[in-house]
Amino acid sequence: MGSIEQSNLPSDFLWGFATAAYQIEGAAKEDGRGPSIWDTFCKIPGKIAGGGSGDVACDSYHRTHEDIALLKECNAKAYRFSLSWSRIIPLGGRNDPVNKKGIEFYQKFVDDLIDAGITPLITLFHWDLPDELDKRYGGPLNKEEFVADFANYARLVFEAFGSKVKYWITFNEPWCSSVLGYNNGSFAPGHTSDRTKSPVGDSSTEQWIVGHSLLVAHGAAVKIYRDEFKQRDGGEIGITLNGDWAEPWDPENPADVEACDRKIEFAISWFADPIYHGKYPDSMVKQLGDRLPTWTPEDIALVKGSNDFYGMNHYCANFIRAKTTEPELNDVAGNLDILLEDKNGVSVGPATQSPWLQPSAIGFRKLLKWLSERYGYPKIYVTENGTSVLGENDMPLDELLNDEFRAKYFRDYISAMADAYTLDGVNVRAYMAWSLLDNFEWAEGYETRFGVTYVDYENDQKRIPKKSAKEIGKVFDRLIQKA
Ligand code: PNW
Repeated sequence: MGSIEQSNLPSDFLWGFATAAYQIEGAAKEDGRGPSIWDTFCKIPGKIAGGGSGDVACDSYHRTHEDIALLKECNAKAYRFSLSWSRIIPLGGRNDPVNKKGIEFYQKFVDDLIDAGITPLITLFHWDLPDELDKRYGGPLNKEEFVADFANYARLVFEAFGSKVKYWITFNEPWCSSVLGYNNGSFAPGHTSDRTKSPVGDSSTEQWIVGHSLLVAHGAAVKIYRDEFKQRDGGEIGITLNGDWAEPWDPENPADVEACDRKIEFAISWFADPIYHGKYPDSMVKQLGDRLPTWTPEDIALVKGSNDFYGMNHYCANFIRAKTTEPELNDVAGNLDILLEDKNGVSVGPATQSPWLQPSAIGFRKLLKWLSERYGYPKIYVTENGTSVLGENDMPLDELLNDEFRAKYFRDYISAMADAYTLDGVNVRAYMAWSLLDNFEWAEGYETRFGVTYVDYENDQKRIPKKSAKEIGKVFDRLIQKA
């Protein structure tokens, strides 16, 4: 057989797995941790499938050695995890006491990872705002207070771990915090205009205010890192944005084709345009008018140019159909329908356990290219990519562990990423699979599993690797060029 050129990845490509504090740690009341908005939200009946919470989760707070052993078994080079702000500053604020035990826990974990040869990537904020800051001043609804408190927390953390940690992510998916937390209320703190779901919230404005505050807080943390730590520690810092690929519902209809760009602009460019271009997307300004906060010169100076890398979370694709009516006041999508089938009834990909997730690997390559073109070929770190499996929670164990659906997802998506690198000139340099472990899947509770490792919640959180755990390493072994 003749040799066919195969796509590849650079020899220094960093890969591993991702998790988040509230989804895995448990130990919610131990060693001085204060409650986050998720602890409070989980107590409201009906908010979490199965009525669960992160009180115990995977109990990773007590099982860091088991998690590190799993990472080694998978041959992972890196691990992305998040810090629980309220474990470090239980009340959260800049004048509130610091919890030494919280800092020591993470310091030890970072040391243990490095001893095991695994590179840590740290997320400062993966949705678990200290509850007190929500109660005190509305969290990110209050820009001045929130930015000052986040900046204080960020500085403390850079000081405590900075010399050992070279990769920092300020915020995970500000779209989710803003829209799911303050527009439709499905995530903590549950604000929405829908009074059947929440006594508080204004879905015409709050998500835009929150998104703005998160961007400014990101910019403030980046400035602190660059001014006070970067020279000494030599690390990198960026934000992680989520976003799916968009295909037209009817490719013959120019309105649907145009709506695809608008969909990505409302989901991703909302945050990425201020960072790379110093302004909100025109499509958003046009639809939202003065409901979108305006940039002061001070704030945009913090935000513009504030990414050392683009953190990309990506799961799936959708079909997009333009609406022909005037946009609703609570619309966050860009006046369009987000669909799982096209005009001819062809589905975007196979069903999973997550209603919003139907995989289409080619969409990953296309979105990598779209982002690269729009933002000038930035260095991209894929900070999450993965899938749930339809019916997984109800399968007999041997069937569950043989998760070929997930293994195939990773093979297809990682190959699509290698094509983007090799054939499209996309500067992608890292990839973290979601997730190392089955864990607390937010409003879906424990019924939806995303892990390459099975966690037996009934039996002492016992961990058993699934087929996909080994698969990812094999794929990277094939694709990464030998140094
Ligand atoms: C991401 N959506 O969340 C998060 O970063 C993880 O914490 C989470 O476990 C993972 O993806 C799997 O869901 C998302 O509704 C949650 O489009 C919901 C959506 C997207 C991302």
